[in-house]
Amino acid sequence: MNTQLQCAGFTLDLSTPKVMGVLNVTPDSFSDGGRFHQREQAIAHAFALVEEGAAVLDIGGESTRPNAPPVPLDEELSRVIPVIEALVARQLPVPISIDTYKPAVMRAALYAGASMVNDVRGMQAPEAIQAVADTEAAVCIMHMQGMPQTMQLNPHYEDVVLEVSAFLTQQRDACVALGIAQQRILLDPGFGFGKTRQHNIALAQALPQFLKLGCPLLVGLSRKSVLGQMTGNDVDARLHASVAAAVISAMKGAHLLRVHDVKATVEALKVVTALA
Ligand code: YH5
Repeated sequence: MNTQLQCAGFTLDLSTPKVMGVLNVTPDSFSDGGRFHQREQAIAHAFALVEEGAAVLDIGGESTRPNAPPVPLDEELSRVIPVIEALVARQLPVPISIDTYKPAVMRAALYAGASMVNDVRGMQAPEAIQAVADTEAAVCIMHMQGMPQTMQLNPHYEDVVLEVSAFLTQQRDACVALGIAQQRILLDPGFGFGKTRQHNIALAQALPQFLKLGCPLLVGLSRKSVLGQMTGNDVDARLHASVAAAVISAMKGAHLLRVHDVKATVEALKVVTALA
């Protein structure tokens, strides 16, 4: 497989597993003190994550946690665009990924200098595909069943691995058809997005099968509820479980691990790379 991911002006070497650091720019993710203060905190956090070894940063202005309220377009734009502009102006040395499902946010973020789109709705909006196709940016296609507000109420599949695979294949093909080269595409089974504990486990065990789709894989298990179910720990005490999940995912073939705890995960993956 091609393990060089083309992300606009960057090439991400995924021949060894790398970390995508999560940078939330939702108001609840920072102590208050006004919007300017929050922006400065986000910028400082971004450079700290790069220091810790993040190979790419994922910037999101709308929480996609279960039950999170939707954010209006204008609000999402005003949260993320100034932060992207500031990081590009200060020459952040890694690609910026924009975590959004709104084509208007994709376009504005790519114009501001983002190099990747991370779409939890898997590029189902035709304008989403066109927004990326009009640039050289990369895209992560993630699977979700249902919508964030209700997806965890009653997830159901006949065969979760088959259905997730079929969706990712279909969306990958739709992206390629509109001119996004395969070398710009990441696939993600979408852990926790309309999945029960059993579904998540089945998908984790099937990661080697997802590799057969021919694109690098992104995995996001960091701090998720499934780790809480396994350990009994609240979201603020899931570091060790999250590192374990990143390690096992990398050993099953994941190329990019989306994590909140960058330093711990980067260290663990260095050991995986050396010993696996
Ligand atoms: C992902 O897997 N996840 S946002 C609930 C939590 C903790 C964390 C209950 N965006 C993914 O991180 N993008 C998110 O505790 C993502 N893959 C991709 N590509 C959800 C999240 C979280 C949710």
